[in-house]
Amino acid sequence: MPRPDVPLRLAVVGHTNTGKTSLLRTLTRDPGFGVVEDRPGTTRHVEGAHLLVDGAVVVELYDTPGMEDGIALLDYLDQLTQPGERVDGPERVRRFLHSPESKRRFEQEARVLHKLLDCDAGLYVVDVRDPVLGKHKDELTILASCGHPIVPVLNFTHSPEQRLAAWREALGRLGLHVIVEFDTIAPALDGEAQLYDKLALLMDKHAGLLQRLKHDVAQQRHIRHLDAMRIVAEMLVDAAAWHLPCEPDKAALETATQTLRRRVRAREDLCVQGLLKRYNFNSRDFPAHTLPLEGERWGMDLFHPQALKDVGIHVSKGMAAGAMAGATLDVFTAGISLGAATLLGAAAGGIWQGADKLGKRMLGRLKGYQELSVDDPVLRLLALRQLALVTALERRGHAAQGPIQLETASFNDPDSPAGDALTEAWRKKRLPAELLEARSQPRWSSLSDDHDGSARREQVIRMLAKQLASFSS
Ligand SMILES: Nc1nc2c(ncn2[C@@H]2O[C@H](COP(=O)(O)OP(=O)(O)O)[C@@H](O)[C@H]2O)c(=O)[nH]1
Ligand SMILES: [Mg+2]
Repeated sequence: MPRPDVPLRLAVVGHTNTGKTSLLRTLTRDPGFGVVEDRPGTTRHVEGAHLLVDGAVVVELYDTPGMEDGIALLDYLDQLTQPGERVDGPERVRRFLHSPESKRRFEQEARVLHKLLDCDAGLYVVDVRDPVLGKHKDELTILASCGHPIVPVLNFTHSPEQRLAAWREALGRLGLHVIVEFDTIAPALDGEAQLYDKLALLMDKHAGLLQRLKHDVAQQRHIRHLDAMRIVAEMLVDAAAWHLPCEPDKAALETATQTLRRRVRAREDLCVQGLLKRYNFNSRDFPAHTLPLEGERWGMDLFHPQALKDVGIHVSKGMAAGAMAGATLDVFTAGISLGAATLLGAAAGGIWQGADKLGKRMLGRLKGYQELSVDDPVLRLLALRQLALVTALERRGHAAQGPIQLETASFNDPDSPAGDALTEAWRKKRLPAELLEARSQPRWSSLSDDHDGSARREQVIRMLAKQLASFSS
């Protein structure tokens, strides 16, 4: 049994610019690791990173400089042995590391080989858009001669220019049959599990540790998902519960509607920031313009009826349009006259004295105030957009450089990942009971001036989050 306190040491190796640093970013979920640039030789020295389980290091990963000149190095290695002399791979590599050229011409390669000898295995990162060349084969021959397992990690597998078949063939000819497809920008959801399973296959000594790591990765992913659903649920409760009082004249209504829109957009943005943070991304990954705050791209604006139609939300003819779009006006005086209030007051032992207890809202009703609240279709859109963002974040590797694109238009497409039961429910079914309850509790909204985070609010948010999470795998 290996001692659990001895971590597995992996050297990430390969040709320049194939995605070695990117692999480390994605495995560690750290977009700030190392330097990724679209030019050769960015990583000049060896940098390390850790993978933890329960706070203990289980894997040490080492980024290495790119191998630049495999062909020349293999020739040089051949010169280091006398004709007829039998020297095994690791010994040959050691000889090279003691040779003068390891400090000069092959300095970079020497650092890579030094690290690989020192580690338990190597992850050989391949950009499968590259054609298979002699330099790759020589490079692999040298790396394999270190005597440790080498697992090819095929990167950029989603690219239309991928040459997966050619690479698999070439690697097989070199005796490398345990291969992982792992696109560092958009890894498969079980990409890490596959990687750790395959490593375990080659290193049964470390199989237990890799198994623990694999389970931990799955568990962390599950916890992140639950947390994300809570972040979305809280935003939805805030938006549903909010009631904005306003005077019953046209100008006041318009101003209040503007306020409502502005603050709900800001609340959505807060949700976006919370989700980005939870998934270890930042606002560079999802710049504000992708979710316009002022509606410059009307197709994406939260309060534009077209934005609702675009994602397949039914918009009734009665829905407020123009200046009032996205807001519902609740006129409370309709069913309760001052006469009735007086009666009620008499029955309750004096409603005016009880006004403090009943709250400003009841008082407002009696005085004939009006309140604005967020329209149901807007709540649906808020939910759909944030769920789409969660989906995108869960599929994004931490090496990705380009901005996240929300494919909300694809909600209408049953084949897209967004067109599932959850989004279907948010488009078409009744709003969840939790949101209907929140509607009648204005003080539950953090947007409200007299916000009150009651225990019931917390319970409702939890129930809604659980319901959101129950839909996904
Ligand atoms: N198409 C695409 N390429 C990316 C993205 N992120 C990183 N890359 C490229 O991936 C390549 C590999 O980067 P890097 O990890 O630094 O390779 P290394 O030299 O092996 O460490 C570079 O050319 C990056 O520009 C992305 O989001 N999309
Ligand atoms: Mg690098």
